[in-house]
Amino acid sequence: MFRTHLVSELNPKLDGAEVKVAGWVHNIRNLGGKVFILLRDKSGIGQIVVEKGNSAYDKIMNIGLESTLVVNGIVKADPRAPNGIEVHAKDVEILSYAKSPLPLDVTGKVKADIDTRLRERLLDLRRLEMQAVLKIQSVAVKSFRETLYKYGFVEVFTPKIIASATEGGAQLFPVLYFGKEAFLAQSPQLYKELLAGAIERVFEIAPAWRAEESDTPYHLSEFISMDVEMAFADYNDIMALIEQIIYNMINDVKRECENELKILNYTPPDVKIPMKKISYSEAIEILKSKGVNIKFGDDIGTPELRVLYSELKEDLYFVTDWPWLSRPFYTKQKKDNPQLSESFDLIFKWLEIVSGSSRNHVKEVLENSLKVRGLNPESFEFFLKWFDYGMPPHAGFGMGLARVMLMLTGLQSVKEVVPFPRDKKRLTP
Ligand code: AMO
Repeated sequence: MFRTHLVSELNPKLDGAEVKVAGWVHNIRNLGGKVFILLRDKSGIGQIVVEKGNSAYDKIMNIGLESTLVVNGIVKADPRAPNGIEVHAKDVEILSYAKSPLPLDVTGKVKADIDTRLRERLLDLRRLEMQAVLKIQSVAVKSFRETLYKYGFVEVFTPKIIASATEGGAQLFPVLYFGKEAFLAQSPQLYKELLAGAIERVFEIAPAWRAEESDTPYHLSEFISMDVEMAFADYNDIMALIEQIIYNMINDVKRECENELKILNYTPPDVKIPMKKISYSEAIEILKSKGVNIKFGDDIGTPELRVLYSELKEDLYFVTDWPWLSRPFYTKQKKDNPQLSESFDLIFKWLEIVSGSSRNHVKEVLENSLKVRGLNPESFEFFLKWFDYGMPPHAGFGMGLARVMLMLTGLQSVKEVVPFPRDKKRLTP
């Protein structure tokens, strides 16, 4: 047994008790005959005192920061110590030595740039801020699952090696193996639709790959996509579901991660339901009135969304009814205006965090939609054939976890929140 207590479990009531704690050397100071070690474990930081004359004293004199120790000692209440408690070592076992000097300051006093942090990621992940980020992410994902379970969704897993593009052809990663074209999945789109055609309500949390050319704070080559697909539903049902998911997620994080949010000095936005909705056409009009050079059919990218945010002043809002031709082939046209589609993006301030739509569920319409986009229906035969067998109307969305994490942590780049991000420049660590 490496420990009897986590350092946060030590309290003045344990005064005089013998305990065993284990963790990393966060800081070490020698004050004339007494060595004070700040020992960090997953719960926090506690103070260890090693007196001169103790057999451990010489062992730890020159030990480097971030080395790992087990300390066996007696708890002593002392108001001068952090949390009013310290452990007077009887014996110290060194589990692992860390090299000095460290390439990155784990205490965070000396700031490092993002390239250094990613290069020295193990040490960076030990910083309290990064531990807070990962805890918040875990609560957010748990909350996402719980909301969907509550509404009768089933978690599924779809293939990640696929035969055809779903979200546009340019961003595909080829896979060499099958003797014919194969790619890493850009999204679970076609398979989640087929699963909804069988069991109605499905969701998946899994990696997706995009060979993004642009190096931005919001794009990765590999990201976790949180996907939902629902049969007998349209995009309005899906937007209502997203409101519930985001409401629960933000409130669960605020409730369960109070300490972590304090460490990050951040408060996630308050969620109002229903969230504001503006149509794509309205958004274009607002942007034009603000002097932005934009016309129907153009994408509304981050710079334009910043202008929109300064007008709307809403932290979370939907932009709905996008031009049909600017959305992927599976998106349903609007009945009353076929130039538009039953689609939406959910925007956090100026960042798209979710994208979704009602889907085409009629085979001929899908075939036409592929042709109009210059795609060959034969490449999608495996998908299209299922539409001969009573495919229900359905709708769904994809939510990018790393972008959601920016909303939940206040950090500025998806590369900061993902432990080992992949982009054009990074394959390791
Ligand atoms: P879309 O392509 O908009 O839609 O992606 C859905 C969401 O995934 C996130 N995202 C990314 N995050 C990090 N790096 C990237 N390169 C990246 N690309 C996308 C965004 C985005 O909103 N199949 C549809 C969804 C659906 O309709 O069900 C799709 O993939 O947060």
